[in-house]
Amino acid sequence: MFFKSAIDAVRRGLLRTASAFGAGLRSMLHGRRLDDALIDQVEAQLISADVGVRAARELVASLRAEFLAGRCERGEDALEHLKRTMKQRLAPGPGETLEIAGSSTKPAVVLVVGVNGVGKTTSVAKIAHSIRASGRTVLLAAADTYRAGAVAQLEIWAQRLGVDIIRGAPGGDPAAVAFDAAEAAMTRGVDVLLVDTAGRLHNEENLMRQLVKIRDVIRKRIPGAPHETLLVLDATSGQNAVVQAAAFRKAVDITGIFLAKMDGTARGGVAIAIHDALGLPVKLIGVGESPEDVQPFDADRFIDAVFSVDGATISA
Ligand SMILES: Nc1nc2c(ncn2[C@@H]2O[C@H](COP(=O)(O)OP(=O)(O)OP(=O)(O)O)[C@@H](O)[C@H]2O)c(=O)[nH]1
Ligand SMILES: [Mg+2]
Repeated sequence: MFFKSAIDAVRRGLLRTASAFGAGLRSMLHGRRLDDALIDQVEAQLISADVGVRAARELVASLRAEFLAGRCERGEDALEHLKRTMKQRLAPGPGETLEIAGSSTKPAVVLVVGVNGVGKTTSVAKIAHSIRASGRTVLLAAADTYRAGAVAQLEIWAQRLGVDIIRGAPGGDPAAVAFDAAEAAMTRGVDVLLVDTAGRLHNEENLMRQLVKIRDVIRKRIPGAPHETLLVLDATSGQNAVVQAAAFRKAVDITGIFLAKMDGTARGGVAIAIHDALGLPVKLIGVGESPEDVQPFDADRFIDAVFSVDGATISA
């Protein structure tokens, strides 16, 4: 396996998410008999957990249909129905799994993009760590030449993780760095090239064009690359994450979402909203600030973890 996956780690990382989402629904439904008013409350709870209005409506419509058909009478039945339906919605379709996970392509190139401060550089470090742990070689490209300190930040990670890094001059052309890195990845024969980019607002057209340029120079040197273009989203940013995803997808073909900061005050439902609104799969989740704090996204495990923690555990 490419990424170490331990349900305990997911549970620990998602604790606070569960408090606002799964556990909220649990305490609302536990020991209750279902009725119309309670179903309405479920809808409001789903919306406040960032699931998105449309997905919340659809989830509740199917719950109501079960209720009216007499198949769902107790709160516990409703919880099970919601969990099952959410898992179905989140299950990855064909081609929606992490490309680099089992890829024999060499070098596999991963381009990491997103708005400022969402967790791109940390996520690059996490992916690098996982690849190293699986015994493969990694090269990092510091294509954030804008922010003072950005290159140094990635260099520190490279040193800590024991991986090589390609960087350009401060204020230089990030596409040139990306090209040099693609060149180096080819000649050095590394398994995976990870390209960190500068944060950019999704409505800054020049910067979005620059991203296209970075993508194109990589592709020019390595046909078929980038094999993954991961959009990093801050899970605590709620519905704004959906807006960002829509804009980035327009500029570069996003292949998946890295949902960072799922350990914070994230309500977690945004994973459902993004999948629902854009059909983009969440492929990885970040659950802390260390390189180990990454999990492959697995719909079943995610929903189980979100619903598995009870209120008592959370407040402990
Ligand atoms: N709790 C938590 N913090 C995270 C996670 N991922 C990143 N962070 C923190 O978020 C902050 C920003 O992370 P960066 O990786 O520098 O974000 P960035 O997107 O590269 O930022 P820019 O390059 O400035 O756009 C840092 O303090 C990270 O430690 C996560 O999964 N959980
Ligand atoms: Mg960064």
